[in-house]
Amino acid sequence: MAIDKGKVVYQIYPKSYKDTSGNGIGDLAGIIEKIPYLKELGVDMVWLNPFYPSPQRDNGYDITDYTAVNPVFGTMADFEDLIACGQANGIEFMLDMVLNHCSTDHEWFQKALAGDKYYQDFFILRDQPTDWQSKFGGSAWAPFGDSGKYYLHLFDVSQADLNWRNPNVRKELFKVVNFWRDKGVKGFRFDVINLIGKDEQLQDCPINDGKPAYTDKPITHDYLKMLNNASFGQDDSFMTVGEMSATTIENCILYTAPEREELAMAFNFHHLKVDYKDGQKWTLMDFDFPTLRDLFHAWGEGISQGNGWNALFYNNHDQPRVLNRFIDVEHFRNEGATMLAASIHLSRGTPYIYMGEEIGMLDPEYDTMSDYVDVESWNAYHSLLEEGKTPEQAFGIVKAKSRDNSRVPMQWDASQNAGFSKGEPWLKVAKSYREINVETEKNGKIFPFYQKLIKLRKEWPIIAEGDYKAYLRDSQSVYAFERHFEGQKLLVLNNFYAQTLTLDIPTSYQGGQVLISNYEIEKMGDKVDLKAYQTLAILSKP
Ligand code: TEU
Repeated sequence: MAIDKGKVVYQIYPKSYKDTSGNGIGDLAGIIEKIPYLKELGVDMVWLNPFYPSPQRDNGYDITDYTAVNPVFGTMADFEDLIACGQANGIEFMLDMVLNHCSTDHEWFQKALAGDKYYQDFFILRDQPTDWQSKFGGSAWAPFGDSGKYYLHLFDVSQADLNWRNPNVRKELFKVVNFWRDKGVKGFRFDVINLIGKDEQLQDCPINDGKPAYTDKPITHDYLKMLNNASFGQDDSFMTVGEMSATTIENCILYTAPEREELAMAFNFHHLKVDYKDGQKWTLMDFDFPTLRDLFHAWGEGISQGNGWNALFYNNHDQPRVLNRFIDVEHFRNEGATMLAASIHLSRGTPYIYMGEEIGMLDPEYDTMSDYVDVESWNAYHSLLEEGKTPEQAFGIVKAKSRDNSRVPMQWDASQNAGFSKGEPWLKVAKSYREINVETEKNGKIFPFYQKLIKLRKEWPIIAEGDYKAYLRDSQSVYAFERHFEGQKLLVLNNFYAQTLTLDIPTSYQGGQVLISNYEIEKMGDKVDLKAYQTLAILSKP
């Protein structure tokens, strides 16, 4: 057995999905309330961002207790109800495992600080810091109490990296994973898991803020194999996904080829850096289509040939909405949203839908910096000012790039706070909620299109199983690919721009069946006018 490639995953940021208690923070009971909605959409599995006890410096990615529920989200009994309710409705759950670091409030770190040697070896402590930079800005090292030593934190200063070299650390973390498996969880998303393997001797690394010193190290593959064998590997239909922002095709194959017994699939973020000027996030630039197209082809073909497996996505809780990045949303929100959806749902890999994507939600258009909560956004704002940007310029960049863009409350209806909460939401709702919400969009263009894509994946094995082949490699506006499976072929054409363009239809597809399009198609002749943001998928003639 292997994972079911027909499955589609839906990501929920619990803090922002549905608040039933009125405290302005989404909760597990709110997710239970929305199970019928998820069932109607047709998704198979739900990935929940961290809901464990945490001081919330990094919204739950700073964990103080790995095997409990943060009371603001509910109780363990609520979690068990959620699993049971999901089971009754054909929906499974994937949990977020943050095993690279824990909160400095975690008892392990607190004991270490108090001088307990056993727990000091849980962290990465050195007499001298290296020159590595934290991913949230500043040095990656901070003083370890008044011991004269420093501890490593690749992320916020309150997120201390764990020492995977220590077998006791691995034992504790594997126990955590098995704790949640015993609760009936069927998948895991492993946070920044390609960073867990650090060298024993840590050295300065002036390239790329030190990333080569700790990213995709060979020992990480050994750790993943140990994790797999000690836990979920006992059930090879288990859905596991590693978050690996900057990994390579070669490593992704090693992480995900089934015979390696590491993970089922991986997220990479290369395609979401195509609007980074000189590779830097806190800049403004239009997206670069040729680079996006080349990346999709290189990954699609590379992973297909290497028998690895990709996680396919455009949005998550760390990214501004893709519609604001790649699409002229003022004129073509419906066309753009449906085209983008088809461009990954028909590709090779497991598609992930981030809450609100299925109704075409947009960035919130906040007016002031004080509307933002995210620690990374605030750090970036201050650095931009230090670099000499004016407050207006710095705000403009944060507005386009902030992670809060996607963390805004889910838009359920046009009532106050978008039907998310009766209290004051922890993060302001987006301005567009009166027009864009579940109630109106269910009868709109986007939600039904997602429903259809999810159904198609289950009806046509070529979508779930087929190989990937690039098509129109040099097109300046169309991202196109073919899928091949048992003598059948599927051609998928996606116009990434508003200009119509005429394309030849290859003979094998003329008269073929149109599986899906976001425009009405009467008949497939030898040419097609691909309209603004049109997507079109054609099956070859039998
Ligand atoms: O993110 C890891 C990561 O490196 C990026 O997604 C990063 O947040 C983004 O590129 C910043 O520009 C994961 C989680 O998804 C994120 O929410 C956490 O903050 C981070 O790990 C630390 O746990």
